[in-house]
Amino acid sequence: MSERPTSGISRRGLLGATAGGAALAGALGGRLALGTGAGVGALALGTSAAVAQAAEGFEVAPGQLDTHYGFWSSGQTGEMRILGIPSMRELMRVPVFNRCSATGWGETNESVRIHQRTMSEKTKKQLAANGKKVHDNGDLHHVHMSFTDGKYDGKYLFMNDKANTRVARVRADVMKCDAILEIPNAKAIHGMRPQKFPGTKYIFCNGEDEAPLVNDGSTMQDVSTYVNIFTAVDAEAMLPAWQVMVSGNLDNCDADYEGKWAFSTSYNSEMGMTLADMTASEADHVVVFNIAAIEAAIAAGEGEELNGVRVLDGRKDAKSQFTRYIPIPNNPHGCNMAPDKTHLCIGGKLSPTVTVLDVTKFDALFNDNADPQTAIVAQPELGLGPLHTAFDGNGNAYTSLFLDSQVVKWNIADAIKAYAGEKVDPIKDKVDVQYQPGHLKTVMGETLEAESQWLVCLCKFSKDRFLNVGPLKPENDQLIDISGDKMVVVHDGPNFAEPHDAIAVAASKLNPLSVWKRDDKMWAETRKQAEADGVNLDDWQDMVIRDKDDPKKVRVYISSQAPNFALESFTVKEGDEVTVTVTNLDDIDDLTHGFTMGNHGVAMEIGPQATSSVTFTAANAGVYWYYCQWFCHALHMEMRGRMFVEPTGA
Ligand code: K7E
Ligand code: CUA
Ligand code: CA
Repeated sequence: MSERPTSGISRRGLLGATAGGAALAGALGGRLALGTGAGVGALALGTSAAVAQAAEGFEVAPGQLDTHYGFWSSGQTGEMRILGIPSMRELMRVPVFNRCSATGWGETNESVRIHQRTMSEKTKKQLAANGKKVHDNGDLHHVHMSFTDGKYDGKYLFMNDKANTRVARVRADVMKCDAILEIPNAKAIHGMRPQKFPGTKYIFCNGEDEAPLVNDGSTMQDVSTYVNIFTAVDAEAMLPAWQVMVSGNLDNCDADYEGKWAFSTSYNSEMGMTLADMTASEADHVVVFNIAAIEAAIAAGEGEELNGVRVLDGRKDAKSQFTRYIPIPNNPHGCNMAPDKTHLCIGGKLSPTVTVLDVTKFDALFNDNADPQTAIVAQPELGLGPLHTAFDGNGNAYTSLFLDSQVVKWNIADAIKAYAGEKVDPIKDKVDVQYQPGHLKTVMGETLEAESQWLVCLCKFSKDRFLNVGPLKPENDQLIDISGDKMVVVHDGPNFAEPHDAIAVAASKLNPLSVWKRDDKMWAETRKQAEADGVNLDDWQDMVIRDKDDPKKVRVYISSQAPNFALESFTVKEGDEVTVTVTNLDDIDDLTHGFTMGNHGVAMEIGPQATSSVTFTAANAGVYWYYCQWFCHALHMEMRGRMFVEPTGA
């Protein structure tokens, strides 16, 4: 086993190894500015010379652009974040499951429609009972991009909400959420992955929590009636395609590079309801889903239709061709397909091992009922608490060790040789991270275009790494240079709760718009209403329209062009339901307007050439100012107007 590099001395050894550090930065092209002497000096305070040198490669000077986009989940914050790699600068926050004060997400009519599109009657009732229109929280663990032929295609980003059993999609052309799906029958969507090949037809979604399939209170204590559900979502329609009932629960998942399989880890094969019961067995399992067999059964009308989705029985006792169960020690967690197209790595969590499965052996499990163990080709012992694994383009794997607070670099081919009895140590290096890492990601590492430069390690704790900000500490996303034989931590990235997972995508894969297209579907419904009101949203508009059929409803159309709103005032009555539709007619990069209605809890963003609308009740008579809250002009403060709310009966 290689030396555990804990001291400055072993890190200094790396000076030689990364003598290429500068060459490396050079190879990244002129876009990455080499750190200036002053910059590196500042960064190197209290760190080793090796770190300072490796840091030269990650320093991105003001005005310089990153080479990669990082898409971060945010856990219980409920948003998606965009960071630059290697600078680790936070570039944007994209609200998805959360209510966003800055953009009005979760409040604007456009976002509420997206939230409610697939919302069940049960959920609507639950929300209404609590005075809400939408769930304004979520627990977003996993973000993944859509694929074509095993490579990122730059089209969509998909993400899960464990808290409210949902999946969402973000359009990569505008970096806004355009679809939220509430998944029926399942509970607590956790692991979530797009199909990689031939393209992302499905999003695979794991239901983590066990519950009765018809969860209406008719059975509750009888655990034998509980099931877990695996869902394939149609990625284009953002609707459920099919579901499979499984034995045990489902944690993380992934898909292969041939479009044949999906696989999920389960930590509760015991179907235990207590911690002791969930950890009782020495081994749990990975479920392998046979996509072709499932699709054939769905086409043949097999299974049972429940809440609009066809549900197949893939539990062990059903002995179907839909699933196979491969025993894995112990309470496994991470589920990561290597870009060599062959090897699937399962993090043992309570076992110090990662189990390597050869997916080319899965056919035999289904066709010949081969012993599931025959698919296991390696089981290297790596350290304590192995969770997730990432891959470079050179056949190496990087596994986070939660309990050891380390990242271990190991070679897949050597692990296979060792499992076959050869005397070879698969472990190549270990590096300390601070502290307790969960996910980790290499750049492009979950695609056929895996790179071998950077690894981001998402640590759950930061403790003493930053100035003390009170009992609640940030997380710590650390950037690790993996280009040499030794891994080097080059950057600490404090981050707010809780980036479980991230992906890193080459900047060349994406080219988002700077100005909206006027006919974007985001406000298609709003446009329809405007047309019905005789309003052309593409022209300067200052209309106040009272609904003929429902005189309590008032629709206000306000165009905006810096630094003016088309209306300096409008009048409504107490108790009116007011819908304000604002169009930003500025056609200029980065010229966003806003609309905030004072004392009404209403604020929204309107990007260049965008339309946004919001509906609220004017409950109390009086004068209320509205204003533009996104800085747009030297006279931005003056971009405001009044709403007169007349007393009832006036
Ligand atoms: Cu946090 Cu991917 Cu939800 Cu592991 S999961 S850490
Ligand atoms: Cu418009 Cu500020
Ligand atoms: Ca277990």
